[in-house]
Amino acid sequence: MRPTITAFKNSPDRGKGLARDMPVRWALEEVGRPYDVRLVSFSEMKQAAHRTLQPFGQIPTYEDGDLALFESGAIVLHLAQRHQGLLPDDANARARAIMWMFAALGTIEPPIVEREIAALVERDETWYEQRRPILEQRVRDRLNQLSRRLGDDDWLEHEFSAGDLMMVAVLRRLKGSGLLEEHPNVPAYVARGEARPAFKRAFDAQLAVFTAGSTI
Ligand code: GTB
Repeated sequence: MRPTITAFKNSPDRGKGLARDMPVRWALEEVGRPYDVRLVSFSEMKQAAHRTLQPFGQIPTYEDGDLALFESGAIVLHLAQRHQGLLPDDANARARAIMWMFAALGTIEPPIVEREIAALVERDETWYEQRRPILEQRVRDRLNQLSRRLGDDDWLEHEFSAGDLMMVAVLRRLKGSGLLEEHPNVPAYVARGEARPAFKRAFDAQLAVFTAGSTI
C-alpha cells in the first residue's frame, strides 16, 4: 500500500520546493517508496478533517495504513528508521545522523525562519531596517559555524544521511539571499544534495503541481 502525504494545492513558493512536503517527498524518493499526494487549499487545511491529521492546520501529513503522522522531521525520521538508505547501520553513527536532523530543525532553521517572517510581516515597520542586520547576523553566525564543521567533507558525517537531507532542505530557504554564498562550502553542499536523483524526482513532482495549477 502506498502512503499518502499532503501538500499545498497552491504553494506560495511557486514550485521552488521550499514548503515542508519537499523533505518528505525527498525522503520517500531516497528510500524508494512510491507515494500519493493529496493537495489541500489553505481553507481545507483549517477544516476539522485536516486538523484531525494535523492539529495546527498545516502541511505536510503522512498516512500509511493505520499510522498517521505530522511534523516533517518526524515523518522523515520514521521513513529513515523503517527503510534502508537514510540512516547508517552502526548505532552511534545513526545517533549522529539523527542529531543533525535536530540541528537542522532546531538550531539552523529558527534564525532563517525569523529573518524570513520579519521580511514578510515587518517590512513596513519603522524598526525593520534596524532589526534586519541583527536577524541576518544570527543566520550568518549559524552558517559560519556549520561551514567550519562541514569543512571539506561532502556530508556532515561523511556519508549522506537523513541529517543531510534535512539540513539541505532547511538551507535551501536561504537561496537568493546571498547569505549561503559567503561560505563556498555551504552552497556546494546544498548543490550536492540537489544533485541527488531522489531530490530531483521530488523537486519535479512538487513543481508539476505548481505548473498544472498555473496552466488551468
Ligand atoms: N513544524 C511543521 C513541520 O515541519 O511539518 C511546520 C509545518 C509548516 O510550517 N507548514 C506550512 C503550512 O502548512 C507549510 S511549509 N503553512 C500554512 C499555515 O500555517 O497556515 C512552510 C513554508 C511555507 C511557504 C514557503 N514559501 O513560500 O517559500 C516556505 C515554507
